[in-house]
Amino acid sequence: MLDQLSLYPRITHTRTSVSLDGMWHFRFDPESIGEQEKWMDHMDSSISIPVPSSFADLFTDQYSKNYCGDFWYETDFFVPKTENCRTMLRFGSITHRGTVYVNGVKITEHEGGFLPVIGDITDVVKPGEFNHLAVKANNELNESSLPCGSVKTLQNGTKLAFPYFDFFNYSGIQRSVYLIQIPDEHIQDYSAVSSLSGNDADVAYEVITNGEHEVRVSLFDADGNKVAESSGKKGTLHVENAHLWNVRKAYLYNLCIQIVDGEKVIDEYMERYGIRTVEIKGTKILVNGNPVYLKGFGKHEDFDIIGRGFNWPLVKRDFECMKWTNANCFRTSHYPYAEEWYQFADEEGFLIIDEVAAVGMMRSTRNFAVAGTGNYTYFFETPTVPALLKNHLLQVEEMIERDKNHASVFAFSLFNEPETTSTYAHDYFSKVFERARELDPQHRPMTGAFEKNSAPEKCQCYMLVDFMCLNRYYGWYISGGPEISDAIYKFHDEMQRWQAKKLNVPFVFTEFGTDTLATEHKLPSVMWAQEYQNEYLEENFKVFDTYDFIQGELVWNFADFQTTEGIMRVNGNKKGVFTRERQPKDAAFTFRKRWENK
Ligand code: BDP
Repeated sequence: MLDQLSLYPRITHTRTSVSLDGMWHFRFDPESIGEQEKWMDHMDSSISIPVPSSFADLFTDQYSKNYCGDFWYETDFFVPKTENCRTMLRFGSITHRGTVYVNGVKITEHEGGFLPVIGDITDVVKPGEFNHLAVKANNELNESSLPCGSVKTLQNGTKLAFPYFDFFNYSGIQRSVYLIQIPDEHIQDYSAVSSLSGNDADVAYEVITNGEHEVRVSLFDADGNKVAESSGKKGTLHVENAHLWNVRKAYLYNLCIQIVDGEKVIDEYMERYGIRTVEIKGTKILVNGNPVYLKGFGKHEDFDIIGRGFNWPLVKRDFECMKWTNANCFRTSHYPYAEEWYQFADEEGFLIIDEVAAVGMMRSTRNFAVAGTGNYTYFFETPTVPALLKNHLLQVEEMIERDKNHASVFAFSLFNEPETTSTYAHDYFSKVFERARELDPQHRPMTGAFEKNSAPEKCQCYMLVDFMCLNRYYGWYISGGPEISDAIYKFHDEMQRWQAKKLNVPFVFTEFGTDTLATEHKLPSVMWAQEYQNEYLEENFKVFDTYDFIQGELVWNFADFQTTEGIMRVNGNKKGVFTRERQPKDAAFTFRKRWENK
Protein backbone atom coordinates (compact mmCIF):
# COMPACT_ATOMS: atom_id res chain seq x y z
CA MET A 1 0.00 0.00 0.00
CA LEU A 2 1.28 3.40 -0.97
CA ASP A 3 0.60 6.17 1.52
CA GLN A 4 -2.07 8.57 0.13
CA LEU A 5 -2.22 6.84 -3.24
CA SER A 6 -5.92 6.19 -3.05
CA LEU A 7 -6.89 9.24 -1.08
CA TYR A 8 -8.00 12.07 -3.33
CA PRO A 9 -6.58 15.42 -2.10
CA ARG A 10 -9.07 17.07 0.27
CA ILE A 11 -9.19 20.05 2.58
CA THR A 12 -10.39 19.21 6.12
CA HIS A 13 -9.72 20.50 9.65
CA THR A 14 -6.29 18.88 9.50
CA ARG A 15 -5.38 18.73 5.81
CA THR A 16 -4.69 21.20 3.05
CA SER A 17 -4.22 20.71 -0.65
CA VAL A 18 -3.30 23.36 -3.15
CA SER A 19 -3.51 22.96 -6.89
CA LEU A 20 -0.27 23.57 -8.78
CA ASP A 21 -2.09 23.62 -12.13
CA GLY A 22 -1.19 26.42 -14.49
CA MET A 23 1.57 27.36 -16.91
CA TRP A 24 4.76 25.37 -16.34
CA HIS A 25 8.00 25.16 -18.34
CA PHE A 26 8.62 22.39 -20.83
CA ARG A 27 11.34 20.97 -23.04
CA PHE A 28 11.74 17.96 -25.29
CA ASP A 29 14.84 15.87 -24.61
CA PRO A 30 15.30 13.76 -27.77
CA GLU A 31 18.91 12.86 -26.93
CA SER A 32 18.13 12.09 -23.28
CA ILE A 33 20.74 14.55 -22.05
CA GLY A 34 18.54 16.17 -19.39
CA GLU A 35 19.81 14.15 -16.45
CA GLN A 36 23.46 14.61 -17.38
CA GLU A 37 22.95 18.35 -17.89
CA LYS A 38 21.07 18.57 -14.59
CA TRP A 39 17.76 19.81 -15.96
CA MET A 40 16.26 18.81 -12.62
CA ASP A 41 18.02 21.91 -11.22
CA HIS A 42 17.28 24.24 -14.07
CA MET A 43 16.27 24.01 -17.71
CA ASP A 44 17.55 26.50 -20.31
CA SER A 45 15.52 27.28 -23.44
CA SER A 46 12.28 25.94 -22.06
CA ILE A 47 8.89 26.94 -23.42
CA SER A 48 5.66 27.47 -21.50
CA ILE A 49 3.08 24.68 -21.30
CA PRO A 50 -0.25 24.27 -19.52
CA VAL A 51 -0.76 21.63 -16.83
CA PRO A 52 -2.94 19.62 -17.08
CA SER A 53 -2.97 18.88 -20.81
CA SER A 54 -1.54 16.51 -23.35
CA PHE A 55 1.20 18.34 -25.23
CA ALA A 56 0.51 16.99 -28.73
CA ASP A 57 -2.23 19.29 -29.99
CA LEU A 58 -0.92 22.51 -28.44
CA PHE A 59 1.67 22.98 -31.15
CA THR A 60 1.45 23.74 -34.85
CA ASP A 61 4.31 21.55 -36.05
CA GLN A 62 4.41 17.87 -36.88
CA TYR A 63 7.53 17.09 -34.83
CA SER A 64 6.06 18.32 -31.53
CA LYS A 65 2.71 16.66 -32.12
CA ASN A 66 4.21 13.24 -32.68
CA TYR A 67 7.16 13.61 -30.32
CA CYS A 68 8.25 10.37 -28.74
CA GLY A 69 10.96 10.09 -26.09
CA ASP A 70 11.95 11.99 -22.94
CA PHE A 71 10.48 15.40 -22.10
CA TRP A 72 10.71 17.61 -19.05
CA TYR A 73 8.43 19.89 -17.08
CA GLU A 74 9.42 22.38 -14.38
CA THR A 75 7.77 24.92 -12.09
CA ASP A 76 8.37 26.66 -8.77
CA PHE A 77 5.98 26.46 -5.86
CA PHE A 78 5.85 28.21 -2.52
CA VAL A 79 5.57 26.26 0.73
CA PRO A 80 4.46 28.45 3.63
CA LYS A 81 5.34 26.10 6.50
CA THR A 82 6.49 22.56 7.16
CA GLU A 83 6.27 22.01 10.95
CA ASN A 84 4.35 19.03 12.33
CA CYS A 85 3.20 17.76 8.97
CA ARG A 86 4.11 15.69 5.96
CA THR A 87 4.32 17.57 2.69
CA MET A 88 3.52 15.62 -0.45
CA LEU A 89 3.11 16.08 -4.16
CA ARG A 90 0.39 14.22 -5.98
CA PHE A 91 0.06 14.01 -9.76
CA GLY A 92 -3.21 12.51 -11.05
CA SER A 93 -0.94 10.85 -13.63
CA ILE A 94 2.23 11.31 -15.66
CA THR A 95 1.98 9.62 -19.07
CA HIS A 96 3.50 7.08 -19.53
CA ARG A 97 6.24 7.27 -16.91
CA GLY A 98 7.84 9.96 -14.84
CA THR A 99 10.57 10.83 -12.37
CA VAL A 100 9.86 13.66 -9.95
CA TYR A 101 12.58 15.93 -8.53
CA VAL A 102 12.21 18.64 -5.89
CA ASN A 103 15.07 21.06 -5.34
CA GLY A 104 17.18 18.77 -7.51
CA VAL A 105 16.55 15.68 -5.36
CA LYS A 106 14.88 12.65 -6.89
CA ILE A 107 11.60 12.04 -5.02
CA THR A 108 9.94 9.19 -6.84
CA GLU A 109 9.57 7.46 -10.18
CA HIS A 110 6.48 5.82 -11.57
CA GLU A 111 5.63 3.52 -14.47
CA GLY A 112 2.17 3.70 -16.06
CA GLY A 113 0.47 6.81 -17.37
CA PHE A 114 -3.04 6.62 -15.94
CA LEU A 115 -2.73 6.36 -12.17
CA PRO A 116 -1.50 8.75 -9.48
CA VAL A 117 2.13 9.49 -8.74
CA ILE A 118 2.82 10.48 -5.13
CA GLY A 119 5.99 11.73 -3.53
CA ASP A 120 6.77 12.64 0.06
CA ILE A 121 8.85 15.82 -0.15
CA THR A 122 8.90 16.67 3.56
CA ASP A 123 12.64 16.24 3.92
CA VAL A 124 13.68 18.24 0.87
CA VAL A 125 11.25 21.10 0.86
CA LYS A 126 12.20 24.55 2.22
CA PRO A 127 9.55 26.41 4.27
CA GLY A 128 8.79 30.05 3.57
CA GLU A 129 10.47 29.84 0.17
CA PHE A 130 9.93 28.91 -3.42
CA ASN A 131 10.87 25.31 -4.17
CA HIS A 132 11.80 23.88 -7.53
CA LEU A 133 9.84 21.01 -9.07
CA ALA A 134 11.02 19.13 -12.15
CA VAL A 135 9.54 16.10 -13.87
CA LYS A 136 11.31 13.95 -16.39
CA ALA A 137 8.64 12.11 -18.39
CA ASN A 138 8.74 9.61 -21.22
CA ASN A 139 6.04 8.42 -23.63
CA GLU A 140 7.68 5.50 -25.41
CA LEU A 141 5.71 2.29 -25.79
CA ASN A 142 7.06 -1.20 -25.58
CA GLU A 143 5.78 -4.72 -25.11
CA SER A 144 6.05 -4.62 -21.35
CA SER A 145 4.35 -1.22 -20.95
CA LEU A 146 0.61 -0.77 -20.41
CA PRO A 147 -0.65 0.05 -23.00
CA CYS A 148 1.55 -2.01 -25.35
CA GLY A 149 3.24 -0.87 -28.51
CA SER A 150 6.64 -0.19 -29.95
CA VAL A 151 8.83 2.67 -31.16
CA LYS A 152 9.96 3.15 -34.73
CA THR A 153 13.02 5.24 -35.58
CA LEU A 154 12.84 7.09 -38.89
CA GLN A 155 15.92 7.43 -41.09
CA ASN A 156 16.44 10.98 -39.85
CA GLY A 157 16.63 9.68 -36.28
CA THR A 158 13.15 10.83 -35.19
CA LYS A 159 11.38 8.38 -32.92
CA LEU A 160 7.69 7.64 -33.45
CA ALA A 161 5.34 5.75 -31.15
CA PHE A 162 3.74 2.69 -32.73
CA PRO A 163 0.73 1.90 -30.58
CA TYR A 164 -0.81 -1.57 -30.77
CA PHE A 165 -4.07 0.21 -29.99
CA ASP A 166 -6.49 2.55 -31.67
CA PHE A 167 -6.10 5.86 -29.85
CA PHE A 168 -3.56 8.64 -30.15
CA ASN A 169 -0.58 8.27 -27.83
CA TYR A 170 -1.45 11.47 -25.94
CA SER A 171 1.14 12.16 -23.25
CA GLY A 172 2.31 14.65 -20.68
CA ILE A 173 1.04 15.76 -17.28
CA GLN A 174 -2.58 15.24 -18.21
CA ARG A 175 -4.18 15.47 -14.78
CA SER A 176 -4.06 17.94 -11.89
CA VAL A 177 -1.10 18.29 -9.57
CA TYR A 178 -1.56 18.99 -5.87
CA LEU A 179 0.68 20.06 -3.03
CA ILE A 180 -0.71 18.30 0.01
CA GLN A 181 0.00 18.79 3.71
CA ILE A 182 -1.23 16.23 6.22
CA PRO A 183 -0.43 15.61 9.88
CA ASP A 184 2.56 13.39 10.79
CA GLU A 185 0.15 10.86 12.22
CA HIS A 186 -2.41 10.42 9.48
CA ILE A 187 -5.03 8.35 7.71
CA GLN A 188 -3.27 6.46 4.92
CA ASP A 189 -6.17 4.65 3.32
CA TYR A 190 -9.62 3.27 4.01
CA SER A 191 -12.16 0.89 2.52
CA ALA A 192 -15.91 0.67 3.07
CA VAL A 193 -18.18 -2.21 2.06
CA SER A 194 -21.98 -2.09 2.30
CA SER A 195 -24.44 -4.88 2.96
CA LEU A 196 -28.22 -4.59 3.20
CA SER A 197 -30.71 -6.12 5.57
CA GLY A 198 -34.32 -5.11 5.18
CA ASN A 199 -34.46 -1.33 5.23
CA ASP A 200 -31.15 -1.04 7.05
CA ALA A 201 -27.55 -1.19 5.89
CA ASP A 202 -24.23 -2.04 7.44
CA VAL A 203 -21.07 -0.36 6.22
CA ALA A 204 -18.05 -2.42 7.23
CA TYR A 205 -15.00 -0.18 7.16
CA GLU A 206 -11.29 -0.54 7.63
CA VAL A 207 -9.00 2.42 8.16
CA ILE A 208 -5.23 2.30 7.84
CA THR A 209 -3.21 4.87 9.77
CA ASN A 210 0.48 5.18 10.55
CA GLY A 211 -0.08 5.60 14.31
CA GLU A 212 -1.82 4.11 17.29
CA HIS A 213 -4.31 6.80 18.27
CA GLU A 214 -7.99 6.01 18.21
CA VAL A 215 -9.94 6.10 14.95
CA ARG A 216 -13.50 7.43 14.85
CA VAL A 217 -15.77 7.06 11.82
CA SER A 218 -19.08 8.86 11.29
CA LEU A 219 -21.64 8.89 8.54
CA PHE A 220 -23.74 11.96 7.76
CA ASP A 221 -26.82 12.01 5.55
CA ALA A 222 -27.31 14.49 2.74
CA ASP A 223 -28.86 17.00 5.20
CA GLY A 224 -25.83 16.83 7.44
CA ASN A 225 -27.38 14.70 10.22
CA LYS A 226 -25.10 12.12 11.79
CA VAL A 227 -26.77 8.75 11.14
CA ALA A 228 -24.10 6.31 12.33
CA GLU A 229 -20.86 6.30 14.21
CA SER A 230 -18.25 3.80 15.29
CA SER A 231 -14.71 3.65 16.58
CA GLY A 232 -11.68 1.50 15.96
CA LYS A 233 -9.59 0.89 12.84
CA LYS A 234 -12.09 -1.77 11.83
CA GLY A 235 -15.78 -1.52 12.51
CA THR A 236 -19.30 -1.35 11.22
CA LEU A 237 -21.61 1.60 10.76
CA HIS A 238 -25.20 0.55 11.20
CA VAL A 239 -27.55 2.75 9.17
CA GLU A 240 -31.26 2.53 9.85
CA ASN A 241 -33.63 3.14 6.96
CA ALA A 242 -30.68 3.60 4.65
CA HIS A 243 -31.03 5.69 1.50
CA LEU A 244 -29.54 3.55 -1.23
CA TRP A 245 -27.35 4.68 -4.09
CA ASN A 246 -29.31 3.55 -7.12
CA VAL A 247 -28.62 3.58 -10.83
CA ARG A 248 -29.46 7.06 -12.16
CA LYS A 249 -30.89 7.87 -8.74
CA ALA A 250 -27.85 8.45 -6.59
CA TYR A 251 -27.86 9.17 -2.90
CA LEU A 252 -24.57 9.98 -1.26
CA TYR A 253 -23.70 10.14 2.42
CA ASN A 254 -20.64 11.90 3.80
CA LEU A 255 -18.16 9.63 5.47
CA CYS A 256 -15.90 11.32 8.01
CA ILE A 257 -12.83 9.50 9.34
CA GLN A 258 -10.86 10.96 12.23
CA ILE A 259 -7.83 10.04 14.26
CA VAL A 260 -8.50 11.40 17.75
CA ASP A 261 -6.68 11.90 21.01
CA GLY A 262 -9.52 12.48 23.47
CA GLU A 263 -11.32 15.51 22.08
CA LYS A 264 -8.38 16.55 19.91
CA VAL A 265 -8.66 15.69 16.21
CA ILE A 266 -5.24 14.59 14.96
CA ASP A 267 -6.29 13.91 11.36
CA GLU A 268 -9.52 14.02 9.43
CA TYR A 269 -10.56 12.80 5.97
CA MET A 270 -13.98 13.17 4.37
CA GLU A 271 -15.50 11.61 1.30
CA ARG A 272 -18.91 11.09 -0.31
CA TYR A 273 -20.07 7.52 0.02
CA GLY A 274 -22.90 5.63 -1.68
CA ILE A 275 -24.52 2.61 -0.01
CA ARG A 276 -25.21 -0.09 -2.58
CA THR A 277 -24.46 -3.73 -3.36
CA VAL A 278 -23.51 -5.30 -6.68
CA GLU A 279 -23.67 -8.94 -7.55
CA ILE A 280 -23.84 -11.32 -10.49
CA LYS A 281 -26.54 -13.93 -10.09
CA GLY A 282 -26.97 -16.36 -12.96
CA THR A 283 -27.29 -14.25 -16.07
CA LYS A 284 -28.32 -11.09 -14.19
CA ILE A 285 -26.37 -8.07 -12.98
CA LEU A 286 -27.90 -6.96 -9.69
CA VAL A 287 -27.56 -3.59 -8.01
CA ASN A 288 -29.17 -3.60 -4.55
CA GLY A 289 -30.67 -6.94 -5.53
CA ASN A 290 -32.43 -5.55 -8.62
CA PRO A 291 -31.50 -6.51 -12.19
CA VAL A 292 -29.93 -3.79 -14.31
CA TYR A 293 -29.52 -3.78 -18.09
CA LEU A 294 -26.41 -1.79 -18.98
CA LYS A 295 -27.02 1.01 -21.49
CA GLY A 296 -24.21 3.27 -22.50
CA PHE A 297 -20.83 3.74 -24.00
CA GLY A 298 -17.21 2.89 -24.34
CA LYS A 299 -15.49 6.25 -24.02
CA HIS A 300 -12.13 7.95 -24.21
CA GLU A 301 -10.61 10.87 -22.40
CA ASP A 302 -10.25 12.82 -25.62
CA PHE A 303 -10.97 16.32 -26.82
CA ASP A 304 -9.69 18.92 -29.24
CA ILE A 305 -6.52 20.80 -28.18
CA ILE A 306 -6.29 19.36 -24.64
CA GLY A 307 -6.05 15.76 -25.88
CA ARG A 308 -6.41 13.62 -22.78
CA GLY A 309 -5.98 16.59 -20.42
CA PHE A 310 -8.51 16.72 -17.61
CA ASN A 311 -11.23 19.32 -18.05
CA TRP A 312 -14.34 19.71 -15.83
CA PRO A 313 -16.55 21.33 -18.51
CA LEU A 314 -15.96 18.30 -20.73
CA VAL A 315 -16.98 15.96 -17.89
CA LYS A 316 -20.17 17.97 -17.41
CA ARG A 317 -21.02 18.00 -21.11
CA ASP A 318 -20.35 14.27 -21.49
CA PHE A 319 -22.64 13.41 -18.60
CA GLU A 320 -25.36 15.71 -19.96
CA CYS A 321 -25.12 13.98 -23.34
CA MET A 322 -25.11 10.53 -21.75
CA LYS A 323 -28.15 11.36 -19.63
CA TRP A 324 -29.96 12.72 -22.69
CA THR A 325 -29.53 9.33 -24.39
CA ASN A 326 -30.99 7.60 -21.28
CA ALA A 327 -27.70 5.79 -20.66
CA ASN A 328 -26.76 4.38 -17.26
CA CYS A 329 -23.22 3.08 -17.73
CA PHE A 330 -19.83 3.55 -19.36
CA ARG A 331 -16.55 1.70 -19.58
CA THR A 332 -13.35 3.65 -18.97
CA SER A 333 -11.90 2.19 -22.16
CA HIS A 334 -8.93 1.68 -22.26
CA TYR A 335 -7.33 3.00 -19.06
CA PRO A 336 -8.35 4.34 -15.66
CA TYR A 337 -9.68 7.89 -16.13
CA ALA A 338 -9.03 10.95 -13.97
CA GLU A 339 -10.64 10.45 -10.56
CA GLU A 340 -13.09 13.30 -11.08
CA TRP A 341 -14.95 11.19 -13.68
CA TYR A 342 -15.74 8.61 -11.00
CA GLN A 343 -16.70 11.26 -8.45
CA PHE A 344 -19.18 12.72 -10.88
CA ALA A 345 -20.52 9.27 -11.84
CA ASP A 346 -21.11 8.69 -8.11
CA GLU A 347 -23.17 11.90 -8.03
CA GLU A 348 -25.09 11.12 -11.21
CA GLY A 349 -25.79 7.45 -10.49
CA PHE A 350 -23.83 6.05 -13.44
CA LEU A 351 -22.31 2.59 -13.36
CA ILE A 352 -18.68 2.24 -14.46
CA ILE A 353 -16.70 -0.70 -15.74
CA ASP A 354 -13.26 0.46 -14.65
CA GLU A 355 -10.60 -0.73 -17.08
CA VAL A 356 -6.85 -1.05 -16.54
CA ALA A 357 -4.59 0.04 -19.43
CA ALA A 358 -4.05 -3.56 -20.60
CA VAL A 359 -4.67 -2.87 -24.26
CA GLY A 360 -2.59 -3.77 -27.29
CA MET A 361 -1.76 -7.28 -26.13
CA MET A 362 -1.71 -8.47 -29.70
CA ARG A 363 1.22 -7.61 -31.92
CA SER A 364 -0.32 -5.30 -34.53
CA THR A 365 -0.55 -1.58 -35.15
CA ARG A 366 -4.02 -2.14 -36.57
CA ASN A 367 -5.36 -4.52 -33.99
CA PHE A 368 -8.88 -3.29 -34.62
CA ALA A 369 -8.63 -4.72 -38.15
CA VAL A 370 -6.63 -7.80 -37.21
CA ALA A 371 -9.14 -8.74 -34.52
CA GLY A 372 -11.29 -11.33 -36.18
CA THR A 373 -8.84 -12.44 -38.87
CA GLY A 374 -7.58 -15.40 -36.85
CA ASN A 375 -3.99 -14.08 -36.96
CA TYR A 376 -1.89 -15.32 -34.06
CA THR A 377 1.06 -13.15 -32.99
CA TYR A 378 2.59 -15.25 -30.16
CA PHE A 379 2.09 -12.29 -27.83
CA PHE A 380 2.20 -14.22 -24.58
CA GLU A 381 5.13 -16.36 -25.60
CA THR A 382 7.89 -13.73 -25.63
CA PRO A 383 10.66 -12.91 -23.14
CA THR A 384 9.04 -9.57 -22.24
CA VAL A 385 6.02 -11.30 -20.67
CA PRO A 386 7.34 -11.45 -17.06
CA ALA A 387 8.02 -7.70 -17.10
CA LEU A 388 4.60 -7.08 -18.65
CA LEU A 389 2.89 -9.20 -16.01
CA LYS A 390 4.71 -7.36 -13.24
CA ASN A 391 3.45 -4.04 -14.61
CA HIS A 392 -0.02 -5.38 -15.17
CA LEU A 393 -0.31 -6.65 -11.58
CA LEU A 394 1.00 -3.38 -10.21
CA GLN A 395 -1.42 -1.29 -12.22
CA VAL A 396 -4.37 -3.50 -11.28
CA GLU A 397 -3.33 -2.99 -7.67
CA GLU A 398 -3.05 0.78 -8.03
CA MET A 399 -6.37 1.01 -9.89
CA ILE A 400 -8.29 -1.02 -7.32
CA GLU A 401 -6.62 0.82 -4.48
CA ARG A 402 -7.57 4.16 -6.04
CA ASP A 403 -11.14 3.34 -7.10
CA LYS A 404 -12.35 0.77 -4.57
CA ASN A 405 -14.74 3.02 -2.64
CA HIS A 406 -16.70 4.49 -5.56
CA ALA A 407 -20.35 3.45 -5.67
CA SER A 408 -20.26 3.93 -9.46
CA VAL A 409 -17.53 1.33 -10.02
CA PHE A 410 -19.43 -1.93 -10.19
CA ALA A 411 -16.85 -4.01 -12.08
CA PHE A 412 -13.20 -4.01 -13.03
CA SER A 413 -12.06 -4.85 -16.56
CA LEU A 414 -8.59 -6.36 -16.56
CA PHE A 415 -7.95 -6.33 -20.33
CA ASN A 416 -9.15 -5.16 -23.70
CA GLU A 417 -8.88 -7.48 -26.68
CA PRO A 418 -5.73 -9.46 -25.92
CA GLU A 419 -4.82 -12.66 -27.71
CA THR A 420 -6.67 -15.24 -25.59
CA THR A 421 -6.38 -18.41 -27.63
CA SER A 422 -3.31 -19.98 -26.02
CA THR A 423 -2.58 -21.67 -22.72
CA TYR A 424 0.11 -18.98 -22.29
CA ALA A 425 -2.65 -16.35 -22.24
CA HIS A 426 -4.64 -18.45 -19.79
CA ASP A 427 -1.70 -18.74 -17.39
CA TYR A 428 -0.97 -15.04 -17.68
CA PHE A 429 -4.52 -13.86 -17.05
CA SER A 430 -5.18 -16.40 -14.29
CA LYS A 431 -2.55 -14.56 -12.26
CA VAL A 432 -4.05 -11.17 -13.05
CA PHE A 433 -7.58 -12.24 -12.05
CA GLU A 434 -6.39 -13.99 -8.91
CA ARG A 435 -4.57 -10.86 -7.76
CA ALA A 436 -7.49 -8.55 -8.59
CA ARG A 437 -9.88 -10.75 -6.61
CA GLU A 438 -7.59 -10.66 -3.57
CA LEU A 439 -7.39 -6.88 -3.75
CA ASP A 440 -10.99 -5.73 -4.03
CA PRO A 441 -12.59 -5.38 -0.59
CA GLN A 442 -16.04 -5.21 -2.24
CA HIS A 443 -15.48 -8.43 -4.23
CA ARG A 444 -16.86 -6.80 -7.34
CA PRO A 445 -17.30 -8.71 -10.59
CA MET A 446 -14.09 -8.99 -12.63
CA THR A 447 -14.19 -9.04 -16.40
CA GLY A 448 -12.29 -8.21 -19.61
CA ALA A 449 -13.31 -7.30 -23.17
CA PHE A 450 -12.88 -10.06 -25.74
CA GLU A 451 -12.39 -9.55 -29.48
CA LYS A 452 -13.73 -11.85 -32.15
CA ASN A 453 -10.80 -14.30 -32.25
CA SER A 454 -11.80 -15.16 -28.70
CA ALA A 455 -14.49 -17.45 -30.09
CA PRO A 456 -16.32 -19.98 -27.89
CA GLU A 457 -14.30 -22.90 -29.28
CA LYS A 458 -10.88 -21.17 -29.15
CA CYS A 459 -10.87 -18.77 -26.23
CA GLN A 460 -8.81 -19.95 -23.26
CA CYS A 461 -9.79 -17.11 -20.93
CA TYR A 462 -13.58 -16.77 -20.84
CA MET A 463 -13.74 -19.01 -17.76
CA LEU A 464 -11.80 -16.39 -15.77
CA VAL A 465 -14.45 -13.65 -15.93
CA ASP A 466 -17.57 -13.14 -13.81
CA PHE A 467 -19.48 -11.78 -16.78
CA MET A 468 -18.60 -11.80 -20.45
CA CYS A 469 -17.78 -8.60 -22.32
CA LEU A 470 -17.73 -8.96 -26.09
CA ASN A 471 -16.45 -6.43 -28.64
CA ARG A 472 -18.17 -7.32 -31.91
CA TYR A 473 -18.37 -5.56 -35.27
CA TYR A 474 -20.71 -7.74 -37.35
CA GLY A 475 -21.77 -5.42 -40.15
CA TRP A 476 -18.65 -3.27 -39.98
CA TYR A 477 -15.32 -5.13 -40.00
CA ILE A 478 -17.26 -8.28 -40.91
CA SER A 479 -19.68 -8.30 -43.87
CA GLY A 480 -20.44 -4.58 -43.96
CA GLY A 481 -22.74 -2.55 -46.23
CA PRO A 482 -24.87 -4.63 -48.60
CA GLU A 483 -23.62 -7.83 -46.91
CA ILE A 484 -25.16 -6.93 -43.57
CA SER A 485 -27.69 -9.75 -43.71
CA ASP A 486 -24.75 -12.19 -43.75
CA ALA A 487 -23.21 -10.32 -40.83
CA ILE A 488 -26.31 -10.82 -38.76
CA TYR A 489 -26.46 -14.48 -39.70
CA LYS A 490 -22.84 -14.88 -38.50
CA PHE A 491 -23.60 -12.90 -35.36
CA HIS A 492 -26.49 -15.23 -34.44
CA ASP A 493 -24.30 -18.20 -35.22
CA GLU A 494 -21.67 -17.04 -32.74
CA MET A 495 -24.24 -16.25 -30.07
CA GLN A 496 -25.78 -19.67 -30.44
CA ARG A 497 -22.35 -21.24 -29.97
CA TRP A 498 -21.92 -19.25 -26.74
CA GLN A 499 -25.44 -20.19 -25.66
CA ALA A 500 -24.58 -23.86 -26.17
CA LYS A 501 -21.78 -23.53 -23.63
CA LYS A 502 -24.38 -22.77 -20.93
CA LEU A 503 -22.03 -20.46 -19.07
CA ASN A 504 -24.88 -19.05 -16.99
CA VAL A 505 -23.29 -15.58 -16.76
CA PRO A 506 -24.44 -12.23 -18.17
CA PHE A 507 -23.07 -11.16 -21.56
CA VAL A 508 -22.50 -7.47 -22.23
CA PHE A 509 -21.49 -5.93 -25.55
CA THR A 510 -18.69 -3.56 -24.63
CA GLU A 511 -18.14 -2.59 -28.27
CA PHE A 512 -20.20 -2.51 -31.45
CA GLY A 513 -20.44 0.37 -33.89
CA THR A 514 -19.62 1.86 -37.27
CA ASP A 515 -17.40 4.71 -38.40
CA THR A 516 -19.78 7.46 -39.44
CA LEU A 517 -19.10 10.89 -40.85
CA ALA A 518 -21.39 13.50 -39.33
CA THR A 519 -21.44 15.21 -42.74
CA GLU A 520 -22.59 12.17 -44.72
CA HIS A 521 -26.18 11.25 -45.62
CA LYS A 522 -27.07 8.69 -48.27
CA LEU A 523 -30.14 6.81 -49.52
CA PRO A 524 -29.87 3.91 -49.87
CA SER A 525 -27.38 3.86 -47.06
CA VAL A 526 -23.65 3.30 -47.58
CA MET A 527 -20.99 2.56 -45.02
CA TRP A 528 -19.74 5.80 -43.34
CA ALA A 529 -23.13 7.54 -43.83
CA GLN A 530 -25.40 8.30 -40.87
CA GLU A 531 -28.17 6.12 -42.32
CA TYR A 532 -25.87 3.11 -42.23
CA GLN A 533 -24.95 3.67 -38.58
CA ASN A 534 -28.66 3.55 -37.74
CA GLU A 535 -29.38 0.49 -39.88
CA TYR A 536 -26.43 -1.34 -38.38
CA LEU A 537 -27.63 -0.49 -34.88
CA GLU A 538 -31.20 -1.65 -35.55
CA GLU A 539 -29.86 -4.98 -36.89
CA ASN A 540 -27.58 -5.39 -33.88
CA PHE A 541 -30.43 -4.59 -31.47
CA LYS A 542 -32.44 -7.48 -32.93
CA VAL A 543 -29.60 -9.83 -32.02
CA PHE A 544 -29.24 -8.38 -28.51
CA ASP A 545 -32.96 -8.74 -27.90
CA THR A 546 -32.99 -12.41 -28.93
CA TYR A 547 -30.91 -13.80 -26.04
CA ASP A 548 -31.94 -13.21 -22.47
CA PHE A 549 -28.39 -13.68 -21.20
CA ILE A 550 -27.42 -10.46 -23.00
CA GLN A 551 -27.57 -7.88 -20.24
CA GLY A 552 -26.03 -4.78 -21.69
CA GLU A 553 -24.95 -2.74 -24.68
CA LEU A 554 -22.13 -0.19 -24.50
CA VAL A 555 -21.75 1.20 -28.00
CA TRP A 556 -18.35 2.11 -29.43
CA ASN A 557 -17.86 5.01 -29.03
CA PHE A 558 -19.48 7.84 -27.12
CA ALA A 559 -17.73 10.41 -29.34
CA ASP A 560 -15.34 10.56 -32.28
CA PHE A 561 -11.76 10.49 -31.04
CA GLN A 562 -8.19 10.95 -32.20
CA THR A 563 -6.02 8.02 -33.29
CA THR A 564 -2.69 7.42 -34.98
CA GLU A 565 -2.83 8.53 -38.62
CA GLY A 566 -3.54 5.83 -41.19
CA ILE A 567 -5.54 4.80 -44.19
CA MET A 568 -8.29 3.30 -42.04
CA ARG A 569 -8.78 6.39 -39.91
CA VAL A 570 -10.19 9.68 -41.23
CA ASN A 571 -8.59 12.21 -38.89
CA GLY A 572 -9.38 9.80 -36.09
CA ASN A 573 -11.93 7.14 -35.27
CA LYS A 574 -15.42 8.22 -36.32
CA LYS A 575 -17.50 5.66 -34.46
CA GLY A 576 -18.85 8.32 -32.15
CA VAL A 577 -22.56 8.54 -31.47
CA PHE A 578 -21.61 12.14 -30.82
CA THR A 579 -19.05 14.14 -32.77
CA ARG A 580 -15.77 15.07 -31.14
CA GLU A 581 -17.43 18.44 -30.36
CA ARG A 582 -20.17 16.52 -28.48
CA GLN A 583 -23.01 17.16 -30.91
CA PRO A 584 -25.39 14.28 -31.74
CA LYS A 585 -25.20 12.21 -34.89
CA ASP A 586 -28.52 10.64 -35.96
CA ALA A 587 -27.63 7.52 -33.96
CA ALA A 588 -27.83 9.49 -30.72
CA PHE A 589 -31.60 9.89 -31.28
CA THR A 590 -31.87 6.16 -31.96
CA PHE A 591 -30.30 5.34 -28.59
CA ARG A 592 -32.34 7.97 -26.77
CA LYS A 593 -35.52 6.30 -28.01
CA ARG A 594 -34.42 2.72 -27.46
CA TRP A 595 -33.02 3.29 -23.99
CA GLU A 596 -36.01 5.25 -22.73
CA ASN A 597 -37.87 2.05 -21.95
CA LYS A 598 -35.10 -0.56 -21.99
C1 BDP B 1 -11.55 -2.42 -31.03
C2 BDP B 1 -10.77 -1.69 -29.95
C3 BDP B 1 -11.02 -0.19 -29.92
C4 BDP B 1 -11.09 0.33 -31.33
C5 BDP B 1 -12.27 -0.30 -32.02
C6 BDP B 1 -12.46 0.21 -33.45
O1 BDP B 1 -11.01 -2.24 -28.68
O2 BDP B 1 -10.00 0.42 -29.18
O3 BDP B 1 -11.14 1.74 -31.39
O4 BDP B 1 -12.05 -1.69 -32.10
O5 BDP B 1 -11.98 -0.42 -34.37
O6 BDP B 1 -10.68 -3.29 -31.64
O7 BDP B 1 -13.08 1.24 -33.63
